[in-house]
Amino acid sequence: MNNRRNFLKTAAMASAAVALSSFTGKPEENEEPNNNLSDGKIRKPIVLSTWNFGLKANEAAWEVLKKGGRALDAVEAGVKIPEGDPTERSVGYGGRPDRDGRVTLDACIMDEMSNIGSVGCLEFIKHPISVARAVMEKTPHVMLVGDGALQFALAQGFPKENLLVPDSEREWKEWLKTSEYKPIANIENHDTIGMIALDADGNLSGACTTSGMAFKMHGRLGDSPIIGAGLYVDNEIGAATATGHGEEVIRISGSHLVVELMRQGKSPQKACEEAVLRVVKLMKNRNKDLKDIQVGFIALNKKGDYGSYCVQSGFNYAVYDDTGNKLINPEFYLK
Ligand code: SD4
Repeated sequence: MNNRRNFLKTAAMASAAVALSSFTGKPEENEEPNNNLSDGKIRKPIVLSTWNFGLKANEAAWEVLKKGGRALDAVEAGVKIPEGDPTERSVGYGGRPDRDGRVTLDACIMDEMSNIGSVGCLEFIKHPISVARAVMEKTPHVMLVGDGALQFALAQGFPKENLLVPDSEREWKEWLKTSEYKPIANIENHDTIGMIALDADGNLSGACTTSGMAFKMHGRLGDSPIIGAGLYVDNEIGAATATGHGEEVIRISGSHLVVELMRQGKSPQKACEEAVLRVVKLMKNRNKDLKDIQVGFIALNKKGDYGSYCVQSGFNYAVYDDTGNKLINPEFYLK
């Protein structure tokens, strides 16, 4: 208890330090990483997921984790919650369509043994994450896209369903009037659930699933089905997942970069910050306006330390550990 109180106090002081230092718009090199256990203990089980729908998703994951279940089962169960919810308009059933009015879903999954599975541009299947898991467990491949992914899903017994809900259809028809593709940073036409977990056995897994950018070109893949971009897990080191403008995440192989930075000794917090700074640098090099994009990373290491950073305000993530489930607004670059 004492340790926890100390941790909370240190975390509060650390966030105050971050808040102060962030007036420079850049994280300070030597600031204390928050969300780390200082006493060498391992915080497990624990699950993290992106955006506020992560709170509900974490509940489902926690049901698995608290019984000593596998992180892989936890992350699949967790992300299936927003996938199956028609009011969540950026993931799975209810997701916004592409510019042709077709709901095309991207998802990937990775376990503690570096098994991977992914689907891209998958239509008519409510739970792409489970198809990604089936690709991982039942095929010699790691990625299936488009019609091939659909045929595989149907052969596996996944039901074919209409995923376009009336609200999304209405928005698409409205959008057709201008047909202007302009993703809005943070909300409105994109969000993704990325979830990473450390189970009671100390093993890591992750899952990532999305309907991608609304009104995208048909066939467009974002970062979310790409192992190393939208998600990466290394059971010796840690796990990371991404949300936001997939094109920018792919450009830096974002989640893999975050994990490699942790391998070099960075805390999850520092690793996320450095990856976001890389996005910022490449945007600036290309004379692109940072205000137009959001990229957020969340990361977790083998000790259960975690962190997050993003380009601009508005991103949040949910963390569930033995102290409960909470939503956190991470620090961000653009002030
Ligand atoms: C994509 N990264 O398709 C996803 C979308 C997203 O918050 O995460 N939006 O590019």
